[in-house]
Amino acid sequence: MSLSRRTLLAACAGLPFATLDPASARSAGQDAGLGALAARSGRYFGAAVSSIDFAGDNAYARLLDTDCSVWVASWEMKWGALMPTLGGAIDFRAADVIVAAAARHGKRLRGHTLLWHEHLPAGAERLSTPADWQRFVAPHIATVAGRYRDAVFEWDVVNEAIEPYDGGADLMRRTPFYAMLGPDYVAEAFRLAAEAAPSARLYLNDDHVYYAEDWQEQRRTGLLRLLERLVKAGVPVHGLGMQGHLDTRRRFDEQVFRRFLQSLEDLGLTLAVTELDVTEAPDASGRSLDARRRRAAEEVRKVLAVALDSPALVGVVTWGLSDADSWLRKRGPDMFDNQGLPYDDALQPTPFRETLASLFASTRSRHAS
Ligand code: 9MR
Repeated sequence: MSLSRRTLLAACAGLPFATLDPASARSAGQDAGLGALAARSGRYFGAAVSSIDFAGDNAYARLLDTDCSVWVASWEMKWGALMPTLGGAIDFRAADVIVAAAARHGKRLRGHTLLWHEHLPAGAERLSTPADWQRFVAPHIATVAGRYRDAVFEWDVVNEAIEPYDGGADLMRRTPFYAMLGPDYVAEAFRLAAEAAPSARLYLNDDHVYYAEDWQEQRRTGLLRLLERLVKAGVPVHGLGMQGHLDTRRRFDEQVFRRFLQSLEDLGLTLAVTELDVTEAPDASGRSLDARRRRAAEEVRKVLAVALDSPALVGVVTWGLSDADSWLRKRGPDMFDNQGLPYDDALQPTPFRETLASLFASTRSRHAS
């Protein structure tokens, strides 16, 4: 949890309850909650959470409860969070807090993430041989996926495997995992995850595949090539997690995005929007807060309206619910007041939330013929 949310929660204690009560915030939308609305078309809605969100009863936790059917740990299940130093003890306590809270509140959990080149245990950046994989990486996947085999319904098995700028013909990111096994590390990770968590749906999670710019086209090409290889080889991959860090400065082309979704459908894969939020502050000059929020919502509408047209889309997760807690705010001085999530700093619903609610309410079922 960010300092800003801590401050906010502390402030809540001294304010009249109704000011920040999520139920009253939600009543502005007069709806059953985003999770319930998404369920009407056979989908889920969720948000990233932190273990600290569940420290006692608080307005933010209640909002996570009323609006979400799915939660995902923003940090606690990453390898470096579980094991700060390579080969050291594993500490499951923070992750277990989220698992227990999800069970208490009847939420389904996405698991994020088994392999990511960031947030590694100290020392893991030096792993480079197949023996390293056997000694450290394979047991990590087996242990974590195995421990949460009944708790996690969808795993982001590999996060951010594609990076055309790294220069490889396969467009894959050069990471310690790649150094250990070459491009086959992805298939191996999925096989290990499937063995440890046989009923979980297994996702490749990545970003920057929805805008028209050339660099995103290259990323789409890299991802589709990798997914096609995995599917053809019979690797147990079930879907693409599309992070969905939208940006009002980019160019959206509906046809380009539709084509990409069609390619996923053709491969028999599902799609989850896994980390939705909007960067708008660097492009905000001269606009009122209200206009900025409406612009962020319009960005969400453009992309999600197309995604919701696809039967491949299983659900949408935002990367936090309130701007007070957004990682985007920490990205640089021009981002300090970014308006990119469904609730503002005071936990009041924004046009982003209204847009999600109306899209979910008006979408036909993904199972309709
Ligand atoms: O929002 C997450 C932040 O709290 C963590 O400190 C950070 C490092 O673990 O990861 C952030 O989430 C990232 C996600 O795991 C992968 N896609 C990009 C997200 C924003 O950096």
